[in-house]
Amino acid sequence: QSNRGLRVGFLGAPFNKGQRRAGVSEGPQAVKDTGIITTLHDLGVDVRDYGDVELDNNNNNHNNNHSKQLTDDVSDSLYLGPNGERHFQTVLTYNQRLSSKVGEVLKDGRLCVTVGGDHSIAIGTIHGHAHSNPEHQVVVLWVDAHADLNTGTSSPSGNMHGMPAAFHITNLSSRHAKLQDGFPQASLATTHLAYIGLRDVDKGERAFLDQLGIVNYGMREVDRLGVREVVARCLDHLSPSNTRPLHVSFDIDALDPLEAPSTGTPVRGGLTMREGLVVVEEARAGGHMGALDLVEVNPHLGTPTDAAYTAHAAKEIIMGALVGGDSQ
Ligand code: 5AB
Ligand code: MN
Ligand code: MN
Ligand code: MN
Repeated sequence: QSNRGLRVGFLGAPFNKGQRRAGVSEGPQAVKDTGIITTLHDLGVDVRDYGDVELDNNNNNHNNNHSKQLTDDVSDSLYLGPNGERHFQTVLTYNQRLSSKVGEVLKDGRLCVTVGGDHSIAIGTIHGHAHSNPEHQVVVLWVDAHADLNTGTSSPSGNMHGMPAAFHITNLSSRHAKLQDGFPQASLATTHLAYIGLRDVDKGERAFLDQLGIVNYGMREVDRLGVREVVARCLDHLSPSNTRPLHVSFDIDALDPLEAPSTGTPVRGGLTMREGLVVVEEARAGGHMGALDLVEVNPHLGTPTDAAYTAHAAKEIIMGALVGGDSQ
């Protein structure tokens, strides 16, 4: 399969206010430092770097200081949402910007790859994808050790990187506070989201999954059925006639910590690199992937070797999603 004709847009989302560990805002740079854009280009992919989405327009001065600016920004002062969501206003305002940026990339006819940043950025990426495709139902494959399905009320931590999926489910969104203009608007029925890799799910999240009947394959199912069968079932469930645009939201902590140690919420017993690659390669093979998130790479955690290893794992997953095995 030739990569000619494949058009990709790269977005950096150096955002860290969805959780409490510094360093995850350096994720986009760490992944870029693997040379991924050049690698894709050399494989014949038409790839364009759209740069980083900043929190504030005024901070758009490309002096490679963006993460500090985010951390030191005055809007950074802890602002709890109505249900205890940490940095509620900052997280949603950032994601509103990110959503329209994703919309721009898609409008240019490119598959949108967004590199985080913490997973709260999936509030904006999925919103941007779904709302730029109103005539088609966007569906979401969520690859993660966690379900990220908490509401402010159910969350044990108040960290919004544990909530993004819930914002998009129409049946849950009424439980979420919004920005004054209504952002974000939910776009997914419960049948439009499926999970692979779960192994650390909160009580409230488990209740939502069960009550709403959201399809979810944890590591036990991966062991029992094999990852190929699991991803096939997910894709068939999400898009039975394989026509819907697919959004893949890949949290690097879906992989086992041996494969991706530098991440904020590691959970042992995860996907091997091969299993992670099978997930994205099969998702790609369906031919309708419109957007991919790769989140939660935190190069400040672990040794420099760990950080580089994790960034390369992220590169491999992105490459697998875009060009399959062709890069080897
Ligand atoms: B990640 C936890 N469920 O809500 C919570 O890494 C962890 O984006 C969330 O998947 C992990 O705080 C969020 C305990
Ligand atoms: Mn996770
Ligand atoms: Mn996550
Ligand atoms: Mn995490």
